[in-house]
Amino acid sequence: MRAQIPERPGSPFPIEVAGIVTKGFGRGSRELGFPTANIPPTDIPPQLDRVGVYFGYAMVRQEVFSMVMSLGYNPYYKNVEKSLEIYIVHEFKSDFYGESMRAIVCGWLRPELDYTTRDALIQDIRKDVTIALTALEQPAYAQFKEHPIFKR
Ligand code: ADP
Ligand code: RBF
Ligand code: MG
Repeated sequence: MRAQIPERPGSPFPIEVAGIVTKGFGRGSRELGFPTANIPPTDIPPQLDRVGVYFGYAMVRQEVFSMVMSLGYNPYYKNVEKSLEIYIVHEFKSDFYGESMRAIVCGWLRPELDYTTRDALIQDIRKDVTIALTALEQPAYAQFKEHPIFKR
């Protein structure tokens, strides 16, 4: 069972994230069909002290898109280092490694889980995207698409 998304963001949200998109293990697009733009672990803001799956908005190449974010150790892959990775709900024509990305994290979706199959993980990511897009339609969340960090 998943927790309900609150009608409006509560503490500690919204949280700003910014960094240069760096290389990970390359599994996101190859194995899961969900490419994730990673930023260096040193750029993880201290307010994001809870590992798990979040949603919000991210900007690359001056455009703002809805996103889902995974923060933690990816228990299915047993990573040793903490990672912050963002799947942007948009079809890009090319990769954007080395480019800057900014994001506003608006809310929490669920804890990181381990899975018995890769398909089960993929199904859950699909569900994350659906729930995130629905939440981001609510005016209390949609307003963050216009957040000042996207205008700088
Ligand atoms: P890595 O492990 O290097 O992060 P991924 O398979 O997760 O590899 O692919 C991530 C890269 O794919 C991103 O850094 C970005 O350049 C590119 N990319 C293309 N489309 C997207 C998208 N919709 N969301 C996030 N990254 C994307
Ligand atoms: N990995 C996990 O091991 N467990 C998870 O619950 C999990 N949830 C994710 C949710 C989203 C929205 C995304 C984009 C990724 C998630 N991942 C999870 C991370 C996935 O394992 C990772 O993106 C790939 O290993 C590529 O780095
Ligand atoms: Mg990635």
